[in-house]
Amino acid sequence: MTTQSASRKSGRFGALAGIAAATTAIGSAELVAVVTGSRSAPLVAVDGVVVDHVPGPVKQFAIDVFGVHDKLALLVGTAVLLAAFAAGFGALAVRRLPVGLAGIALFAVVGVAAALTRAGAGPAAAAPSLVGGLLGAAVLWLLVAGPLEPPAPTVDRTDHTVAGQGDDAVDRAAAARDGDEWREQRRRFLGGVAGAVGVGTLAGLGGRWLSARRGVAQARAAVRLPAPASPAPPVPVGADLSLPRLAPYTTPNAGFYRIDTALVVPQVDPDTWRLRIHGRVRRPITLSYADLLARPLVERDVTLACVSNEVGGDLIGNARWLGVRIADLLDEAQPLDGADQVVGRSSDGWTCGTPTAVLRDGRDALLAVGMNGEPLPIEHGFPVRMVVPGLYGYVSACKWVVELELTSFADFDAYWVPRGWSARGPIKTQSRIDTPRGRGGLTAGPVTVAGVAWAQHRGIRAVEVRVDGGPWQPATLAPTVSIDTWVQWSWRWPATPGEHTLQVRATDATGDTQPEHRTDVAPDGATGHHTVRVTIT
Ligand SMILES: Nc1nc2c(c(=O)[nH]1)N[C@H]1C(S)=C(S)[C@@H](COP(=O)(O)O)O[C@H]1N2
Ligand SMILES: [Mo]
Repeated sequence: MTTQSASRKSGRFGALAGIAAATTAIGSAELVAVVTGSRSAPLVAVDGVVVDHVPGPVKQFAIDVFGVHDKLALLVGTAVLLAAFAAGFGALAVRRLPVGLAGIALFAVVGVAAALTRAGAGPAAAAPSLVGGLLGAAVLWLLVAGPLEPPAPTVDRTDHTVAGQGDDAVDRAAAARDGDEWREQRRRFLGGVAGAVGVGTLAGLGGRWLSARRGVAQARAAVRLPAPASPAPPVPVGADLSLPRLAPYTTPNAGFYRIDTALVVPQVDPDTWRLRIHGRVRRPITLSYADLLARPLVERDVTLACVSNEVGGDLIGNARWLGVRIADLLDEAQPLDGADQVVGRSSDGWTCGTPTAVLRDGRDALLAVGMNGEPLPIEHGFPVRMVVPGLYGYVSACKWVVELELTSFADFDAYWVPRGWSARGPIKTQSRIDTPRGRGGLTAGPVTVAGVAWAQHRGIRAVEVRVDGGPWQPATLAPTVSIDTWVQWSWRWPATPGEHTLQVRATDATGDTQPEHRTDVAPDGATGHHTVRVTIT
């Protein structure tokens, strides 16, 4: 065994020790974070900082590639990166333990700094990274303390001019003893690695599980929502064409798109929840969840849309919301002159900025507590969120909302504005072809082309379809509840064999027709006609 290969071998053992130490650190930190809040766990805290600081295009890329799993992808990616670093530091630690310990200390410091700078973090947020760092260091130290190389041969044979029988036997016995000892040490080392990885993983998974159990699912299940003082108008017969592949008029909660910056879903206890309406108001107000439920509740169907929705995309959904009219609360708080922006602030520090005038112009802007007949799902903002017809979510739909702060657009930029998105976000008129899509199973003859169109709070006046760039043909609009929801449309197409291009465009109730010109989703929403290619046989 040469020195070089021995050190390569010990380097590999060191890498294993590093990974074992990192697993212990991350896992034990998750367990501590059960007490201090899951957002203080180092992986979540550090990735939270990453999410807040990645450039807009990267965020869009992540949404495009990973969709609603973008956050899971980030966490897994970080874990893999961390494992690589840990392996490197472990390999160094075999030579010089302080270097390895310094590596762990570095990660602990980064974790502490990230956790302490998250919105609403107290000093206890430092605990998970500190405990994790200490335990990780201990594991690394214990693992690399023992010899990590097989012993050098006891006798160097090449020096023997005469190799006697007896000497040989002694050598072999010594070598065998050394080998046994080494095998035993190696067994203990690998056992230690497996133990640390196993215990660390269990602690991590257990921590996540306990955090979820400590969450607000039970509190949510206990909520009894009062009946609305102003029920939603019934959905007219025929609003839902009930065609296969066509998005249903009402999006079920389980299928409702989810977009937010939260790596772990905020768990906001309705019993301790308070909403502060403050800033530039004459009369600041604080409301509890019970206060909110005691007020007259309004129920409305409103279609929510994400500014990041590509033409033809599905970051849009329609639900029946139950809540309190924000306008009434603002009337009581009495905004001061010049307070032209209402900043909704979430329990995790995220903000959106909504024009005060929009909230007070008579539309059904709600502080919502219910969604499709249930308390808000936790990932959709339980216990309370904002819903404002006609504005993209990023400027209006604050989930887990705890503050409405009256300020001005000149004085405050909400979360997405410094990240390159427009301060104002009225929803652009859009339309989508849901069926047919793709190439299979279509034969010549009448084919129903159908989809949805939306121009929230303006309403849709007309939808048109064209085939292969030909003349625009009027589609039939299904009835709808109000101008605040999408509308389904359909068109009978006398399809002929071959490849065809279908396009759709909508005209809103003010008479504006969707422009053909394609623009990116940034900074204020995509434009262009949804186009699908189909094959008819
Ligand atoms: N607290 C919080 N609220 C938020 C966001 C967020 O990142 N954090 N994202 C907004 C965006 S961009 C959209 S499109 C809507 C999406 O609401 P949904 O997840 O219930 O569909 O929530 C909005 N509310
Ligand atoms: Mo969004």
